[in-house]
Amino acid sequence: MSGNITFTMVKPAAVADGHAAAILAKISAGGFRIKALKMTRLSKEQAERFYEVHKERPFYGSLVKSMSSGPIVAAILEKNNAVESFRAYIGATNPAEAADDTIRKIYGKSIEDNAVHGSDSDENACIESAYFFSQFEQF
Ligand code: 3AN
Repeated sequence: MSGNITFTMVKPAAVADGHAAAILAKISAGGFRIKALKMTRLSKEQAERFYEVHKERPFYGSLVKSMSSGPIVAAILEKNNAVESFRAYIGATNPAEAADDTIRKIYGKSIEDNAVHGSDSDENACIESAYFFSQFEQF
């Protein structure tokens, strides 16, 4: 059975470009309920840990640098089949290949600065949510 939560971040470049509020509005319009929300900034070490599965990939260093370059907006979202549904809603990793009207198509600048993160499994949604939010910060 698929779970009903996913974790997202508005990435530093999209926050710096002033798109955080519009992206949150678009997320709400897609039927995702915001269960937890905060603006924060990842240290280099925190970004390294978050993207540890990619540490052998050639873009890891650059991704960590970009993800720790400025504030992010983190959120836990609730909807039926949240992980799959949100990944469809944000679009392909590469904004150039993302479907029309998806968040990455509208706000993504490059395959690295692709506006938002979305968990890739129910297990990771739980791990990532707990990385950013305590139980007292989830509603
Ligand atoms: P997704 O975020 O769509 O699940 P992943 O898990 O393959 O994609 O990649 C995690 C993050 O790594 C992406 N959101 C993107 O920021 C970055 N990334 C993925 N592929 C590349 C690439 N070829 N070059 C640069 N950055 C990449």
